[in-house]
Amino acid sequence: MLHRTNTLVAQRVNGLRVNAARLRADIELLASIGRTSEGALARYAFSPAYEEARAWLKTRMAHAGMAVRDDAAGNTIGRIGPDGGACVMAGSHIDTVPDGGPLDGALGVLAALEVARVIKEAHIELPFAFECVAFIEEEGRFLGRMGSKAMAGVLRQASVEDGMDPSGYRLTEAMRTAGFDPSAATQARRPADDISAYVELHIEQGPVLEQLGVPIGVVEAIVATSHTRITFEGEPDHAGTAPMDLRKDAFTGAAEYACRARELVLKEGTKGQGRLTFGVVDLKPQVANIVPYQVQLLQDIRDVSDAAVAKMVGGTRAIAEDVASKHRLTVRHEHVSGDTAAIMSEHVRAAIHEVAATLGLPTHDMPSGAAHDAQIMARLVPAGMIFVPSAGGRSHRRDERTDWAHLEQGANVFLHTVLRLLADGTVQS
Ligand code: HGY
Ligand code: MN
Ligand code: MN
Repeated sequence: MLHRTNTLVAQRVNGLRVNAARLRADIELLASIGRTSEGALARYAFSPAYEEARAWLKTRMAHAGMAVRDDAAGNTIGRIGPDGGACVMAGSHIDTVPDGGPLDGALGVLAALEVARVIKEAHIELPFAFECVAFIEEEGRFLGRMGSKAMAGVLRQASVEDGMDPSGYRLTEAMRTAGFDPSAATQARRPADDISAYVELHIEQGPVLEQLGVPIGVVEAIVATSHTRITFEGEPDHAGTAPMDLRKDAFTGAAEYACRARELVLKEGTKGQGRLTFGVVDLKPQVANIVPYQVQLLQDIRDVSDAAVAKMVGGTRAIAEDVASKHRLTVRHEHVSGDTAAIMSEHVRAAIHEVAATLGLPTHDMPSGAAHDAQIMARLVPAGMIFVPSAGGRSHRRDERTDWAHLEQGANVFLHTVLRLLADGTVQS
């Protein structure tokens, strides 16, 4: 690991704080980029709205005195400090889900930009560099966490070639239209000793911190995810004349499957933390008086344990087979994508705890039920995450919100965690 003399301690950094008004202005400005005519956020990776946001972010990074570039995968990176050598990296994503909220991802990128400004304004002599990253395609329009996978060296070129959004629009087409060469995406890979530690500030996107009345979450682990496309096939029939006991109704099978699979996940998830979601359901022929002959489910299963996810995927598959035979259907399973669970770095977690204590802020250690770029970066370097409360636990919806006081507290813990990691230089796992 990297060993650096501890020069930052000599600097008077304890009194530093983020400029909350400036951070808020950035958050509000970015939230205005990529709105549909109905006011929904639709800033999808490589879309014109995303590229408008990227251009704005690069201008803000340059204005902050950062060296700015896009890597071969489409990640946008700003750097301060020595040109060569290792860095402490911080960031998140600025792509959104459809009709998403203004903070998911954006907070982490803009807070990292604010950290760079504070360091520059304080004329802190960095022992080694600080990088702020907006990872591309975290949300999975085509391929979840594509940018961090490319940087961590775990992006498969085949995934880029096969990537397609729900409308059938190809990732390769979207990349070329935005000026990126899809065949070069994996060249974004960084060697592990380029980055001494990675830390991400993110909204919790759940109700825990708000219910506990605690302003800072320290992430212990990030869930494993598994996406499967399940297709039930029966036969079309007349809705009025086909006897109920003779139908091969794909919807009846899918509906029974969904309820029984949910019971299994509630039972088998680790400490009740298993999650099952059918976010995409496609039914044919979508005609009121024809018995559905095909139902396709996109199934999302999550748990902090890889083994538990594997067990639940296997258990739900058995249920699907049972339901298919009971309703005289066929069933097909297609693994679409999946990410393994990630344990956050003890060293980074300790830094977050120490900083929060210094700032007099209570913390709560917790898992993340949401997937994040940090879980991919954890495969390459020591990684950590700081959560701030989500109002009502709401996220992935237009009314996603966090109190500005909580955002400022989280950003200051983030600032001093980065400074601590820069000062330490030596980062264990
Ligand atoms: O799916 C997730 O948890 C993340 O928001 N992409
Ligand atoms: Mn996110
Ligand atoms: Mn998200």
